[in-house]
Amino acid sequence: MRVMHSSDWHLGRRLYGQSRDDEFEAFLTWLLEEIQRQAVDVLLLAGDIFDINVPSNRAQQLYYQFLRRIGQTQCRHVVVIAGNHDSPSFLDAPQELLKALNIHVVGSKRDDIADELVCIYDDAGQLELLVAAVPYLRDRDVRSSSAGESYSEAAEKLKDGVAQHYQEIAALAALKRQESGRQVPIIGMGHLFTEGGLTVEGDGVRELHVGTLAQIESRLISQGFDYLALGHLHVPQIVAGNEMIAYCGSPLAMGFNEAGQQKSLRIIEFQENAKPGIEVLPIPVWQKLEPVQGDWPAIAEKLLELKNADVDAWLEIVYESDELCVDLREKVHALLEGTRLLPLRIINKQVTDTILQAEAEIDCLQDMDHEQVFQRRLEIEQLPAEQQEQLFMLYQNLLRDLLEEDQNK
Ligand SMILES: [Mn+2]
Repeated sequence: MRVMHSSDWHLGRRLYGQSRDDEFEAFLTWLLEEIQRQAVDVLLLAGDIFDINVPSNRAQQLYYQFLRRIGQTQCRHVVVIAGNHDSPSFLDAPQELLKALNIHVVGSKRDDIADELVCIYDDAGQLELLVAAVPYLRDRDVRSSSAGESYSEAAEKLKDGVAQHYQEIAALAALKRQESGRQVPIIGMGHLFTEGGLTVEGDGVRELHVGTLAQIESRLISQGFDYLALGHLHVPQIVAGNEMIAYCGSPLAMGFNEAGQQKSLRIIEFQENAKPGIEVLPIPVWQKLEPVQGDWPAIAEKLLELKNADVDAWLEIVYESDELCVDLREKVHALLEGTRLLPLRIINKQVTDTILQAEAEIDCLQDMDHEQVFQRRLEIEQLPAEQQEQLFMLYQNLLRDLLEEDQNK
């Protein structure tokens, strides 16, 4: 049996205001072809299907179109869990309908943990795979907060709660396997940050819990699984040196800092009486990203080089020099005329002129999400780090409550 592990699609995500829908469409078309070519039986999507709580119509269309088309391939089952970017209720809403198509969705923690265990049967009705589909677990899912507890106490309780949840479902899966009398594989799924995980600045990984305290040790959640398919981190990586615990990463480079990073999918092949085999499938690039930085001569040289090579790319241009350059935008646009180079962002880091600095700040504000704005506001206050973290956590909780209230209307 061949199982494909993918995650963090972030459908609908934009880069500095530029739509990436064409890239998503190209990726999903390629993915369907690969699913055929690689003879995939089961597809796992480990969260962050959508970039935001309320995805655009186009993003939803891409998702449902893909799910319909996968039904025309030999891939018999899809298991989807929600990530921290997904709205649990939005993902869960069509679950009954999708279930009829062998698409199993777990958007939120279930009251009965058995409902998170997906049992996959072969044509003869025999159990052939168990998937512990644990969605992104929110604070309130796994612990009851008590008044006056410190930040670190809260983080410890959260970690304990998450670990316990994984141990419970692993035990349940083991029992189910025993009852079946067959040595079927057990796969775990999750959307969380494991200790020691690798991130890149600007890769779009949103902090799950403030600070690093809530990063969980992988050994606390991986026991009892033949493979643990994780989502959340966008850099493809295995965990604690173990090939069987992995983040497949996002399919697209999320920002210019990820330009040049090889994105991939993972295929796990289960055979009777043998260790599972792992294949890493490289993902092509549909939109080239080129970061360009330095003083004006360096920028001009790089731009000319790209222009002469007739490169088709999106650019992020960062001007860094003590020398004043008031007409940076004009100079860049003049150089790029008639090329296939599109500057998505031009930043003038030159700091000798206060007006330019103010402009640069406004530029940045457009690029920040609301959490970064709140963080910046906190930084203005002279507060102890612990208090800053608490305030940030309160802000996140408040916002989440508001969003969920809104959705339940
Ligand atoms: Mn993500």
